[in-house]
Amino acid sequence: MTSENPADETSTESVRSTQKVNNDYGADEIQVLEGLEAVRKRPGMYIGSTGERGLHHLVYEIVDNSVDEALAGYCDTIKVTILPDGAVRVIDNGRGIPVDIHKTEGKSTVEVVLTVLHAGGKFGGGGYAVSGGLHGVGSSVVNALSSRLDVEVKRQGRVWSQTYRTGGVPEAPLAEGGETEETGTTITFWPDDTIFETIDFDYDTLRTRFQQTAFLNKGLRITLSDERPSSVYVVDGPDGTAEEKQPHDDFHYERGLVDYVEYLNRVRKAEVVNEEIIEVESEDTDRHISLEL
Ligand code: 0RA
Repeated sequence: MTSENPADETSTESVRSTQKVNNDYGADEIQVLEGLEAVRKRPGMYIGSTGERGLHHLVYEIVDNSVDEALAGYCDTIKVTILPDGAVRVIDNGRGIPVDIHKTEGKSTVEVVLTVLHAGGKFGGGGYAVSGGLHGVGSSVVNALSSRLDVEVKRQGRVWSQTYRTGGVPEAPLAEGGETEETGTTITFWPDDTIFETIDFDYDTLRTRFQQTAFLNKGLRITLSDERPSSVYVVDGPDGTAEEKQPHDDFHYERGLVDYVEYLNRVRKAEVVNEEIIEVESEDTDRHISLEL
């Protein structure tokens, strides 16, 4: 993608239901819980492809979960970093994935979220990838397709951590560490080079996506940084000196869609027909539906 325009990358959804899906196993909504081998056997079924597009989908799956935490009102900042070795780290300041021992699975909820595939059923949100992703249940898919994944959760006054090896195999149970006053979730993953045609993330592809995500979620800050040595560039500093820099962006829009329209008019050099940007907002709190137009 070479486009400067986020609207060219994916279609935008400016209407979003915040209705909680029913996660109970009912007659109509059979949830099939599968192991992660299913994902490694048919990666395309879960992320669309094993090419560059599929690779970037891994990042979107992780970030979308943090965006959901922001939509729930508990998170206002998401930091995405391409690390020097090419891994991707996503940090949010939400409540943190629960660390308690899961009643039916006998391991931490963190481990369940990262190792159990919710593979089917009416609201299962798995099995087949849709254009927008996997409805926010995709962290286990990312784990399955990584050679390593680290999770760190800050919750209940402590730092909790766990590492998974190739295909999402936990090295050890979730470990309780030092004290913290903060809350949040950090996931770092290394895509598996035996699955993907390339594991080289494209900064501009991620930049375009996260700028759009920020436009569509007013008040949410998303930062993106590229720490790879190959991404260093040089700019002129004060009086003839040279400065080494790394790509970095900070997206935060207080007016959301209005900011998006202003941006599109600017980058498209549009001939504006109506100067005033018309904005409509509505919410039905009973049905948990909101509209921004
Ligand atoms: C389920 C319950 C709760 C938090 C989350 C999931 C959660 C998941 C992710 C994934 C990335 N960041 C996240 N942040 C939170 C919290 C339930 C509670 O505290 O009552």
